[in-house]
Amino acid sequence: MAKKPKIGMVMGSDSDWPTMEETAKVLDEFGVDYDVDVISAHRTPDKAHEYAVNAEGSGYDVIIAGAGGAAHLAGVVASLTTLPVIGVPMLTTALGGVDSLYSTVQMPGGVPVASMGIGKSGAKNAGIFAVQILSTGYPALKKKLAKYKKDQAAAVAKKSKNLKQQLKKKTRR
Ligand code: RP5
Repeated sequence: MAKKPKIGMVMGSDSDWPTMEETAKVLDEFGVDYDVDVISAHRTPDKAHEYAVNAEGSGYDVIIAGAGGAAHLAGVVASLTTLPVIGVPMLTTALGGVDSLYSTVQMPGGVPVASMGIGKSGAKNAGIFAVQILSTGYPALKKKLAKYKKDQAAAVAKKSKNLKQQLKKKTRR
């Protein structure tokens, strides 16, 4: 039987979970397996190294790494594995997440990290992007992605209709 795809989800602190939960929700929706770990590039550097060099052996196809501030986790993991690494920059109180974004996205040539946007929408997109990477080898996920887009467009059309109706009522008053 073919191996089931699996995502390695790692974050710098448990304080990142309320954001990274958005990734988990997407993966749950698509029925993709994942593990969650809290590992800090700075507070537990040896663990970060161990996680990255063993990522393939752990059965992961894609790594999603969320971190905030001096957000080096995704980059450190990417430096030690050939698996694709998606970075999620946390929204920070001190600098609004720009610190996390720059730390995640400004990788030196040769060591790519696919950085998403700051915060919850970035975390959600990390889940979708990971599924898109997996879908090249798993046709069932491709089908689910097509349905996801269709449902999303239908939801927007519904919102547009509702808003138009609300505005119509308002002008009648
Ligand atoms: C980063 O430091 C973590 O990814 C987190 O976003 C940030 C703050 O961590 P805590 O002080 O909340 O544990 O490494």
